[in-house]
Amino acid sequence: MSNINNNGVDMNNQTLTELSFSAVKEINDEVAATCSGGDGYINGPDPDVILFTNPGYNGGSLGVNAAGNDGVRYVGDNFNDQISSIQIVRGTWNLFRDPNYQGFLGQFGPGSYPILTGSYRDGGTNDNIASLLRVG
Ligand SMILES: [Ca+2]
Ligand SMILES: [Ca+2]
Repeated sequence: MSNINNNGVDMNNQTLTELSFSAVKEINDEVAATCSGGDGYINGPDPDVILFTNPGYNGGSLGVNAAGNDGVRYVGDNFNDQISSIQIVRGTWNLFRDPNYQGFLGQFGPGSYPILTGSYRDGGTNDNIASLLRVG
């Protein structure tokens, strides 16, 4: 019974109330992203960035073009929390954990990134990206 406290079951120092709030917030962000549509476009010609679900540029791939200094508010259910490698053709990009450019994970310039580090469990980039914004 050592992991029961006055606020309920303690899970990794988060109460159930906090965990529920976090889950609801993520769903709200995703609904907002779906309703707002993308700014840049995905799977179009001449991509600025190509995202892959597996390391080493394998698995499903998604080309993203910012159409200027812009981004993609949500990569879609087939890529959310699954991207493991990236090729950046042009531009400087900020990557985010959640839709709508929430939860900054890191900034990447032109180049090839065969293995993203960490995971969503430890706040890393691998299997965590939901949105990306071109900033330069
Ligand atoms: Ca993956
Ligand atoms: Ca995520």
